Amino acid sequence: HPQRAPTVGIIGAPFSKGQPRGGVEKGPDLIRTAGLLQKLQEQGCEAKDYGNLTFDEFPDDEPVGQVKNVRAVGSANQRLSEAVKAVKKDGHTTVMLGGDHSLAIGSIHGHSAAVGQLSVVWVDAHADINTPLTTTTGNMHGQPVSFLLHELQSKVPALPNFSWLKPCLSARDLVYIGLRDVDPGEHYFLKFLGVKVFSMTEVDRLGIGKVMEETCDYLCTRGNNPIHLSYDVDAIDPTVTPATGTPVVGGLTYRDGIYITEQIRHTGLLSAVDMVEVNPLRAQTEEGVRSTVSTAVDLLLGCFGRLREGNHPQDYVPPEP
Ligand code: 6HN
Ligand code: MN
Ligand code: MN
Repeated sequence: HPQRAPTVGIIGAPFSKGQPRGGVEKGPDLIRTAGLLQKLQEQGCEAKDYGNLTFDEFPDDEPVGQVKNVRAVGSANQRLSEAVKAVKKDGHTTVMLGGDHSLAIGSIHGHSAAVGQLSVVWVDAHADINTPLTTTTGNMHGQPVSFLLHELQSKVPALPNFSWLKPCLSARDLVYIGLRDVDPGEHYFLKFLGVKVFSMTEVDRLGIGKVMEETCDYLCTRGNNPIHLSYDVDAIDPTVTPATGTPVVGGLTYRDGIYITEQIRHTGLLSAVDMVEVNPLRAQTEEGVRSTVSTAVDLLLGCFGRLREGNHPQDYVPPEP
C-alpha cells in the first residue's frame, strides 16, 4: 500500500569543526547543486529548503583536555537543535545536510525535543561513541553518541557550551549498521551497554536483507518510535564514496546502502535524516566527488520513497489512444 508522500524540511549545516579537515562544510550546497530538491519534488515529495545555518566563531577555542573546538561544536549544535526542533514542529520530516558527524548531537537532540522518545539507526564505518576521555584523536565527530546516551552520562565530563544538552537517547533504542573501524573504548561501551550492532561481519554473514529485517523487528519490539536515520557517507565503500574525511576499506555496497533507505522508509516511521561527512576536498578525482555526492542524493531519495522497482503517482492514469 503506497504511503502518502511526506513533506521534507531541509536544513543545511555547513560545519566542519568536529574534525580537522576543511571541505566538509561544502556538503550542503554540493548536495543541493546535485538537484536534491527538484528530484524529491519529481518523485511527488513536497520539500522545503530552510537554507544554511550560520555558526558563531570561537577564536580562543583552546582544547579541553584532548578535545578540540569544544566551544564551537557545543554552540553549533545548540543552534542546530533549535532549528531541527522548529522544522519538526512545522510538521516536516527533517533532512540535516552536514557538515561533519558531530552535528548528530544537535540534530538528534532537537528531534527528540520535538517528538519524544526516538529510535536511532546509525549507518557508519565508525561507532562515534568515544567520550572526551576515550578519544585518541580529540575530534568530536568521533564522540556524538556518548553525549546523547543516558547510560554514558557519568562518563562524559561537563564542557563549555554544552550545558544546554541533556541526554535523550537510550542504548536500547540505537542500532548500528556498517561498522568496521571501532576503537577499543568504543568496543567496550558497545558490549557493556548491549547495543544492537550489525558490523560488516554481520552484513557478510546475513546479507543486507536479513540485517534490515532484524533491524526493523528490533525497532518494532522497542515500540515503533519515530526513527532518526543518521547516515555517514563513509559507511559506503570508498570506491563509491571516496570524498569523505575518514574512509575505511571494505564498506557497504551502493546497493546495500540504498536497500537500508528503502526498508527504513517502508517502516513508515522515518522522522529525521542526517546526511553527513561529504567532503569534496578528500577525493583524488572529480569523478570521486561526483560519485560521492550523487550517492548521498540517491540515499536521500530512497528515504523518501524512490523504489528501484519503479514508482507512479497515486492519481496516475495511463494515456488512451
Ligand atoms: N566519523 N574513531 C575515530 C575518532 O576520531 O574517534 C574516527 C571517528 C570518525 C567519525 O566518521 O563521523
Ligand atoms: Mn560518523
Ligand atoms: Mn564514519
